[in-house]
Amino acid sequence: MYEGQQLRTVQQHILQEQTRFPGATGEFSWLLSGITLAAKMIQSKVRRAGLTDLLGSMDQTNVQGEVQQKLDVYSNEALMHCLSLRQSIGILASEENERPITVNFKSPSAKYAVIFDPLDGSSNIDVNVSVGTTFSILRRPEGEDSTDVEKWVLQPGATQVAAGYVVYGSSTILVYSVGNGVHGFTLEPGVGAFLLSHESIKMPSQGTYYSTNEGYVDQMPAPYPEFIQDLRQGKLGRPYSARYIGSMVADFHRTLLKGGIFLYPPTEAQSSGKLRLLYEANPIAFIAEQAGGIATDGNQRILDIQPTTIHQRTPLVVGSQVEMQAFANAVPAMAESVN
Ligand code: P6P
Repeated sequence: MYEGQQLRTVQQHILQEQTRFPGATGEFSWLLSGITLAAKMIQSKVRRAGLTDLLGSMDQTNVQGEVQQKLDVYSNEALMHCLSLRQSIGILASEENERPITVNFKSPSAKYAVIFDPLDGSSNIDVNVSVGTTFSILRRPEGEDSTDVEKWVLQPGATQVAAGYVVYGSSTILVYSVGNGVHGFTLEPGVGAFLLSHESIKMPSQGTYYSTNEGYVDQMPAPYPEFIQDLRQGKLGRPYSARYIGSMVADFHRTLLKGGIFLYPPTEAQSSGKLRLLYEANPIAFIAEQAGGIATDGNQRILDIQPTTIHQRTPLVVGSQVEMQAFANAVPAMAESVN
């Protein structure tokens, strides 16, 4: 089955990566193992959601005002349970919770905050479309800010010590980075382990897909419609195909592996964009940059944005060097068009 291949589990890989963290005593790998355990629990429910009473909504809404799917609630509880057992974690923050949860906050061993979207794209669950989990890991600030929950959580994405996502698709893949490249692990259900399947992922410098919800084109500010039209008309040297799943993690995973560009622009309905900065755009941008891609909010680098609120939204444009440079060159037109 794996003749001659060197099988490496994500735990082995994390331990090797762990050596990059001065002073880390295996606590970081223990932290990440909490995420992989929760991911296995979530995927086992996602895979049989139709068979057990997990489909459908909870007839309640979350802090986003979105109808909570039953799997959202289960996924959030799985991550909260697995991660709260890690002594190195001081704060857990989730899309599903209005406020961050402090866990062993006063303990000197609590060095990290984990911020996550337990089940991104959950509105697609009932129609069996890929969904995902995203996570972002921030170190406790130094000095007087070290006891300030908000200061700990509201750090720019560039300060992330690790980030990643899990795609529950045709297979279950965990993609993560601790700042030393991007690596992907595929869950082997027969073994129950995530095995290294995509070592040192590099985003192609140009792709052939663009990914955006074209139903909003008439609501998008310049230069988004014109840029999308340029892609369609082959202005970047080749005609592009459109691919849009409606699950950010799945749409980004394709962009990471195949290249191209994903855009969730501001719209009339969502003037700051729809995606959340802390637990969607930041982890995605961290992974994109680590793989050689670029991620902006249409104007500035995502990872440079100073967050002001935990659930704040941002436009997101992320993808390959060629497409992202072409988009950046089009942006001055945006300035002209609003003057
Ligand atoms: P729209 C899922 O609800 C999500 O937050 C992202 O995963 C996805 O990219 C986006 O919303 C889809 O939004 O407006 O295109 O349906």
